[in-house]
Amino acid sequence: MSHRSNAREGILVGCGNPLLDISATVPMHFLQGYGMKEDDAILAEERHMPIYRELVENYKAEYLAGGSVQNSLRIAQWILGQPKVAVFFGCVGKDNYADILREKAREAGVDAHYQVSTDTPTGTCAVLITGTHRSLCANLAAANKFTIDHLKQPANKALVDNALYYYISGFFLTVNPPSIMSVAATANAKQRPFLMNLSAPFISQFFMEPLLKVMPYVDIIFGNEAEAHAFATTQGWPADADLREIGKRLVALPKINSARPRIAILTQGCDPVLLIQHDTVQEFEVTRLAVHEIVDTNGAGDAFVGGFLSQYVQDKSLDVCIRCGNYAARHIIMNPGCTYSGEPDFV
Ligand code: 26A
Repeated sequence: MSHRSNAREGILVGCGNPLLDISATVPMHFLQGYGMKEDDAILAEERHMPIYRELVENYKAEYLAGGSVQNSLRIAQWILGQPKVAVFFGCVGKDNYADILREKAREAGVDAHYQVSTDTPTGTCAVLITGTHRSLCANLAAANKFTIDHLKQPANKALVDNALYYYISGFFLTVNPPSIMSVAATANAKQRPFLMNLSAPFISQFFMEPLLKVMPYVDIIFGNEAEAHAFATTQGWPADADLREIGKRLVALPKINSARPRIAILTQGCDPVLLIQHDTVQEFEVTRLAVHEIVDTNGAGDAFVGGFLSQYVQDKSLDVCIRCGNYAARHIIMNPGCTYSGEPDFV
């Protein structure tokens, strides 16, 4: 790994669900058979459990490191080129899948400190690729066993206290809101940025209560257009509110540290990224990929955040952070899952 930055070790802390992605290209009827849609992201219910075995047995599935926050941190590390800038917490099982995740995190330079559940297997995520779409079905398993005790252990607490930037996905609201609140409170007490992601429409639909509880602590909120619209609908905002209007309303939600106004960054596939601050909206163009250049869009949103974070922790301007987000997303779309190839060439 060539060092491309001199960010300090442990400057960025993330918490999330460490998942192993089981990814395959499938026909539409496979999705329909499980009541799933293109570009869904859902939690597995009992009826989804056969998916994982079917993907392996009938669709030549590939195993890839996944989990939204861990993806973002791996990508940030790839761009930074300097190990252990990012620290990750999450819960895995005691099994071969955990070993794979641990190895992938290490290779990428992420300093992963997993809690280990001895009675539950490592979580997996079925990634169903249909053309340029991807549908996700997560079986959290051990990831769901994460407890706040893990963050309170002295060595881990020191890592949290020592960071200057914090990133947690909305996905983690399904697992452990008290841990999120605790990290958010630490960030706030030390006046350090706390970043969050809307993650998936179902988070706004079913986890709005804990999401609204943490929102006052959120300095930067990320999301894509479907997630932003789901948030707006659940809030009962006007049905004709467009993405710009939703962004303005997101940044205007109550905030504890009013000296640092919230920023919203909303992505919309190959359409421009919106940066919303106060009541101004700036657009950042995305270079459109040709269909034949697209391998799969799994992890594109995570990679965007990873690219963003790699610059943000170096105190670069938002404009540079967003350009790097777009760079990383583009690269990841041209590779399977949230993986990269070669050295980054972001300038
Ligand atoms: C709680 N849920 C549903 C999830 C996820 C998730 N990561 C954390 N929690 N559902 C899917 N993912 C991950 O998202 C990545 C693509 O953005 C997948 O593992 C995949 O790598």
